[in-house]
Amino acid sequence: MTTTESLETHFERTIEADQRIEPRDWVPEKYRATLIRQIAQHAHSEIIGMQPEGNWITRAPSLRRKAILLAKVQDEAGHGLYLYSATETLGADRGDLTERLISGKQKYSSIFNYPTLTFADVGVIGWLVDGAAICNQVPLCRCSYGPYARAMIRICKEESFHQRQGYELLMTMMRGTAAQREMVQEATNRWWWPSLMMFGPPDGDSPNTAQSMAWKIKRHTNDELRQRFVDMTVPQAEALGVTLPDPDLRWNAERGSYDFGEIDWSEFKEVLRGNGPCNAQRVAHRKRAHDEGAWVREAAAAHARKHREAA
Ligand code: BYC
Repeated sequence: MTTTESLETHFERTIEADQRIEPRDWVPEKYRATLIRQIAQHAHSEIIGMQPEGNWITRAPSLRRKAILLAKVQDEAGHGLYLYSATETLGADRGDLTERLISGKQKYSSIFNYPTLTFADVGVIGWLVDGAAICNQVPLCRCSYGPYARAMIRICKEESFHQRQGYELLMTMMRGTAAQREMVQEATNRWWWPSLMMFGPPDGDSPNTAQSMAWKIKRHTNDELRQRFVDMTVPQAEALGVTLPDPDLRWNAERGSYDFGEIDWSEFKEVLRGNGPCNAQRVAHRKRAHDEGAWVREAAAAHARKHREAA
C-alpha cells in the first residue's frame, strides 16, 4: 500500500466512523476546496450580514433596543472571525478571501442583498433569517471537519438569542398600534420568500449536495432543511398573528408537513449574479471599510515585525 492510499483509507474510515477530521489529517484536495468555499461564503455572509441591521443602530427606538441590536451585530462580526480562522486551518489566507469577496469571486448569502426599510425588518430578520440560519446551521455542528463543527456550536447558541430577540420585538410590535402591526406584516411579506431561498437551490439543481453529504459536511439536503424551516415557522406566524404571503401554504396530513408555493428561482439567480437590490451597495461598503482599515493592518504587521526582530 502506498502512503497516499493509506492516508486516503484513514480519511475514509474517519468519515465512515463519524469521527472528526482535524487540521493535522491528510484530506483529498476537493474536500479541502469544498470546505474553504463553504466556510468562506459563510464567513462573508456574517460580515456582510452586519450591514442590513447595522443600518438601524443609530435609529433604534429605545436604549434597550439599541443595546440588543448592537450586541447582535457584534456577535455577527465574531462569527465571521471564527469562521475565517476555521478556513486558515485549511491553509486559506484571510486577506486573499477578503479580496475574493470584494472582487465578486466568492459569494455570500443572497439574503443580505435586500434592503431594511423599517424597524420591523430588524425583528423579521431575527425571526426568519436567523430562524433559517439555525435550521441550516444546527446540523453543521456535526460536520465532519472539527474546527468548523466546533465553531458552529458557539455560533448556534448565539443565533438562538438572535432569533428570540427578533420574535420578542415582533410580539411587542403586534401588541402595539395598528400601524405597528401593519409594519410587521409588510416586513414579513418582503422577507418570507428570500428566507426560503437562503437554503440554496432545489436538490435537483444543487451541484454540491451529493458530495458534501457523502463527506458529511452537509447532513441534510437543501430541500429537507427548507421544509423543516417552513414546518417550524408556520405555527410561529400563527402565534404572532401575521399571515405568510403564500396562498398555497397548507397542512398536508399525508406528508405530515406543510405544502408551500413555488419559489421564484429566477429572482434567486439574479441576486447571485449580482443584480439584487443591494448587491453593489453591500460590496462597495465592505470595500470602503477594508480600504479604510489598511493603516491598522500595516501598523499591526509593523508591530509584529518589531517584536520578531527584538526576539
Ligand atoms: N446565497 O450546490 P449548492 C447568517 C450557491 S449567515 C448565495 O446547493 P452548497 C446570518 C452555492 O454557494 C447565512 N449563494 O451549494 C448572518 C453554490 O455556488 P458555488 C449563511 C448560494 O454549498 C448575519 C451554488 O449556489 N449561511 O445566517 O452545497 C445575520 C449551488 O448551491 C446560496 C451559510 O453560509 C445562497 N442562499 O449549499 C443573520 C451556511 N445557496 O459556491 C444571519 C453554510 C447556494 O459553487 N453553508 N448558493 O459557486 C451551507 O450550508 C451551504 O453552503 C448552502 C449551499 C446550503 C448555503
